[in-house]
Amino acid sequence: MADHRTARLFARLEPLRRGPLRGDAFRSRLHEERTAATLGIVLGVAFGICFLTGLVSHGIQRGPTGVQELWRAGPVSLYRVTQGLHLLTGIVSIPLLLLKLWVVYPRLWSWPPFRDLTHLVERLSLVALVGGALFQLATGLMNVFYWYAFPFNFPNAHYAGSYIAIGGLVTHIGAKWHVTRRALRAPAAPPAMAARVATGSLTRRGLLVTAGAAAAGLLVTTLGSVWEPLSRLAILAPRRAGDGPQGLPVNRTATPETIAAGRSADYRLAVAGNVPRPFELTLDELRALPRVGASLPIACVEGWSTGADWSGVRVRDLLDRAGAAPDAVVRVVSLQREGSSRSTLYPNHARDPRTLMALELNGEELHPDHGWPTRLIGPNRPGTQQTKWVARLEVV
Ligand SMILES: Nc1nc2c(c(=O)[nH]1)N[C@H]1C(S)=C(S)[C@@H](COP(=O)(O)O)O[C@H]1N2
Ligand SMILES: [Mo]
Repeated sequence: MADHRTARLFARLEPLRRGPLRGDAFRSRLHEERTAATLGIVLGVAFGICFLTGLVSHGIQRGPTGVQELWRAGPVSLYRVTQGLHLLTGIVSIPLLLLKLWVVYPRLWSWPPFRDLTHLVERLSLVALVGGALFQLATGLMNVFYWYAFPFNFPNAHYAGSYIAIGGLVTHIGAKWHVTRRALRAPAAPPAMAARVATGSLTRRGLLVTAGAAAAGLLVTTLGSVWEPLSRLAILAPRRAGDGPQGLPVNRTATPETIAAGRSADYRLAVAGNVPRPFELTLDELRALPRVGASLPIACVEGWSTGADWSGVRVRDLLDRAGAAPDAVVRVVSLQREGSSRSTLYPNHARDPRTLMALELNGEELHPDHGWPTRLIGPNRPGTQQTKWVARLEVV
């Protein structure tokens, strides 16, 4: 009854249709279901990986304490892999999403705009999916390029946007499941039709090969930001694996103030807070303690990572000397006043024998930009939590 009335209403509106609303506005045969379905599957997989790896990254850094405590110190490069996948799946999604939007574009103007309530809900979920996905890819890309032009807090907005996009995606998959299966099982276009397509500028295969080449091109020119062997090809990345002083990129350089504070005769590394035997060390005293080496990457949230060889004093040994409890949570405080100058060590990381107050990087004394006089380096941690220019380990 209601459907019938809606149909009549749309029929009466028919003469008003103009421009892209005209039934024959889109002539290319490449706007078809099979291509849309193929691209949809690839995008679904990429978005799924991007969402899950993003959840991991968010959970470790900003999740509830319980979640942060769960994150293990090994495998040492796990975060490097999950964040690398986050970057790469996001980047290759950009051309694929744009192409998918082009392929389905005529459908956005289909008439009638909706047939029934389910169809209306399905179409509205597209607003969440398309809007959310474009927002995620745009803000993510801007973040990779350190371009904070947006008036909102990036992590919060990017996190909220992920649920909007993934909610739209799940609804969309539910609604399109049968259409997708049908489209992919149907035999390819009959020869007569294929011939007609071929006389146009591009075939369906040509379109998909072009899309695949664009995605592969972006992959190759980005992979080198997280993988040293391809770093020379990373022409699109603002930071490359293995580039920078002592073979490691730098996010934030040392300020004259932090350098002066480190050089000062007053510099101390304090181990303090909720411990029975707090103490302070001069730089020479810290250097005189037993050192160990560890091969650990820095994996920046903003999309680059590099492996490096470190040597320094075990945080665990310092905590034991102060009499800290085995389950102590440690705040790592920097000489630097502003910025991401603090991080937290939960027991999985604080007690790990590879978590160090580093003094050397790749066989040399730490460069000021890498945290001289000493910096935290630990296994399987986001770069933001590898605090440089450390002044204090505070048990909370
Ligand atoms: N005190 C302090 N430590 C910091 C930062 C900072 O801004 N201040 N940046 C962090 C970030 S985001 C990263 S990725 C790593 C980078 O370390 P690197 O510059 O030695 O490569 O340092 C971390 N440690
Ligand atoms: Mo970072």
